Order: sequence, then structure tokens, then C-alpha cells
Amino acid sequence: MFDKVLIANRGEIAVRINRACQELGISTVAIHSEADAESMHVRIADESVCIGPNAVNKSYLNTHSIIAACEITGAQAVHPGYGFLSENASFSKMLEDHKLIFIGPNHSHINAMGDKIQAKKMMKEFGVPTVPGSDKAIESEKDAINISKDIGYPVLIKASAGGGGRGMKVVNDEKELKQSLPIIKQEALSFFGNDSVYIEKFIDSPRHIEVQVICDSHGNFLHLHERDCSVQRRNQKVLEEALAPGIENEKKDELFQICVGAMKKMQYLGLGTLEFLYENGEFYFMEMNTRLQVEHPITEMLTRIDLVREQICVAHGEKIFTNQENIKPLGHSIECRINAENSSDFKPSAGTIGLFHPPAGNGIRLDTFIYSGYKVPHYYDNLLAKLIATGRTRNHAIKRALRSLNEMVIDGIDTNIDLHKKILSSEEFKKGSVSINWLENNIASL
Ligand code: MV4
Repeated sequence: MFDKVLIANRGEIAVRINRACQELGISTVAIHSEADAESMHVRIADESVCIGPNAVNKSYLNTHSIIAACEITGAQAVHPGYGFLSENASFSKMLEDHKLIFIGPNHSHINAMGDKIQAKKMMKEFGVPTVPGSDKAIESEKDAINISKDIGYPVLIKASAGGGGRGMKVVNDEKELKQSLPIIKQEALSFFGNDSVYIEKFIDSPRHIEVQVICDSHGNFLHLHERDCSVQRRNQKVLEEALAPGIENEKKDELFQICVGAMKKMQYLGLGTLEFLYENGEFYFMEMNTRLQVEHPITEMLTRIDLVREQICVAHGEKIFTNQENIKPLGHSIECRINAENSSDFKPSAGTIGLFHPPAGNGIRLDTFIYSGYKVPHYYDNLLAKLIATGRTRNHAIKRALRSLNEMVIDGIDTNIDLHKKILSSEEFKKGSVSINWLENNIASL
């Protein structure tokens, strides 16, 4: 196993990764910006290096400083967490060139999945169901018109270098298409440095279902079942659950076999998530994330597999300790993302935390980095904690989540704890199977 790993992230995920490393007997190096000197991930790591000022471009995205920090401390591998450099193929290549291990997939896979047209094309060839539409970049206005006529309006124009909901536009007819195409291409060019776009049938009110996979370098390609991430607002997930309610097991199993088959065909390595839209009993591939995800704990609770531990092990060349037969999800798990934000305008909230009282008890896990007296900086994302409630049934998990949210106290800054209580108390949510539009359409009346 590695002797020393550098964790190129902050916040709750840096704390989470530090825990997995220490349990594996790996010594840890935290990196931090000036604003994060007092942060929990720095306090619990074995060593830390200040790599720059507060702006992310000068700190958590500063690849040269991070590689220098590896050389100074003797770290052999880098765990990127999520966000920041986690899906940056050139960073993983840079590490390779410096004889350092990137804890994640090969840069060729990061590259392939980062290009959404290429990812879709590849998955389609591997038999993964995709949304009807263009399988290559739109070449001209004529091309766009013909494709849209073929699949029928409304259609969605998507930037190939986009993802996570940025660089998309719904168009309802040919006139709108002609107007929007140049605008979207221009936006794609300025956001992502690439003006390539493609067109898909617009799926109106789907659910967001994702399949977790893990692969090693010994020919093991496993799935860890699915998560339902439909409760979201403006492309930000708010609450996730596993397993997805109201979908037949046969239908899920069929999808898992296809996903595992695709991973084998591409010889994927490490953790991955295949994202699907689900509507009227059909799954449609959207994109693949080649990183550890925020919502990984709900899968851990049901499978009893430590995803971060396994991710580190497979990056070191070890075999996954288990096999598909022995992975049997048990119960139901819900993750509430506790954000520092204003409850009416959703603006991020910063400031000093007064009293912090974490919830606990049977079936409750809290992944966080905050403490009483911690000053929440305004430079970074506003996720404070992930409350993961697990029970034997979905109903039980909902009751546990509510019970623990009622115990939780975060004084001094605004949070979305009340929003979570409203969601979990809603009759529609309790029924299960809400679509990606549900929260935004109902938030005012919850
Ligand atoms: C779609 C779609 C409807 N139809 N594609 C959003 C982020 C990116 N992963 C792709 N996304 C979507 N693609 C077709 N053909 C709707 C979305 C979408 C969405 C998907 C999952 C979760 C939240 C979402 C919010 C808005 C739009």
C-alpha cells in the first residue's frame, strides 16, 4: 500500500478521504489555502502544506504547487476528491509524468468521458441506451434542422464540453432553433473553449438515476446498484436516496448488466458513475462521472463497502475484496446536503458557527468538517455537512432523517435544514418517484 497520500481537496470530502487513508495505515498530507489554515481537514491530517492564497485558481487548482507539495512531503499518490482537479485529465497526466499516482481512472478515460459526444457515442456502441438525437457534433444549421425534424420538437441543444447542466438550451420549434444555435455555440466557446454542440430529444420530466461502478486491474467490473438524485434545484442536488423507489428490479438488473459490460469493454479502472434519465420505464444515458461523488455514502451504507478505501486499493493495483454475488444492498438510505445558504434567496451564507450540535444515534452518519467556532469562508462551495439516515425501509429512513434533523443545531449562519424537513414531510416525496422538476415546482408550497 502507499505510505503517504496527498489529499488535493478541502471540506467534508478531504476529511472523509483522510479517514479512509488513516484506516489503511497511510500517512496523510493536507493542502490548504490561507483561509483554510484552521480548517478541519488540516487539523486531522498528519502533515499539511499551505499551497497558496484563497482564490481556488491559486490554491486548490494550482497543479504546480500541488506537485511541489508531493515532492516536499514524499507523498506517492494524490486523491483529488470531487470537483477541483478530480476530472482534469491533464492534471492526472502531469502526475503520471512525475511518477505520482492519480487516485482515479486513466487520463484517457477522463478525457473520453469529459467529451459528452464521445462519451455518448462510446456508450451507445457498448449497448447502453441513450437519448435519441445526433451522435456527432452539429456541423451546420441545416444539419441541426434536419436532426431536430427527425426526432421531433422539443429538442435540447447541449455543449459537448458541458455537463452538470451547464451549456444547455431547450428549443420548441425551428425558429427558436435557428435563433438559439449560434448563441449556444458562442456560450460553449466562452465557457468551455470548445463550440461543439449536439442535439437530443428533450425529456420533459424524468428522474435522475445513477449507477455506481467500481473496477480493478484484475478483470473485476462490479456495480454497486443505483441512487436516485431527482430532488434538485438549479442543477444542484439537494437530497439523494438509495435505492431508487418504484422501479422494477428486473429493469434495474438489466441496466446494471449493460453498465458492467460497458466498463469491461472500455477496460475502466476505479470508481465511476453512469448518469441516466428515467421516464416512462426507460433509462437514457446522459454522462459518466469519473470521480468519487458527493452522494457516495448512501451506497456505502447499503452495501457496507467503503468506496474510498476500495478506490485507493484499486489505484494501488489491488483486487476488489469482494465479488458481485456478495454485494446485496440492505435497507434504504437518504442523504440530506446541509448547505450554508439563505432559506429565501438561497444565497450562500458565510460567518462564524456558534453552537454546533451534530445529530447521532442509530442509523445516522454525519460527514462534515464544521465545529463550534469555525469560520465558514465565502470563497468555496457552501456544503457544510451530509446527513445520511439509513433504515430498514424507505419510511424508516425518512423518519430517522427527520428525527435527526430535529436534533441538529448549527447556530450563527443560515442553513437549509428547514428545507430538508419540509421535503421529508411532503406527501408527494413520501410516495416516492418524484421527477427532477418536483422541487423547483413545489418549493414555495412545501
Ligand atoms: C437532459 C434533460 C432532458 N432531456 N437531456 C442536466 C445536466 C446534464 N447532466 C444533463 N441534464 C439534462 N439532460 C435530455 N435529452 C434534462 C437535464 C436536466 C437534469 C438532469 C438531471 C438532473 C437534473 C437536471 C436538471 C435540469 C436538466
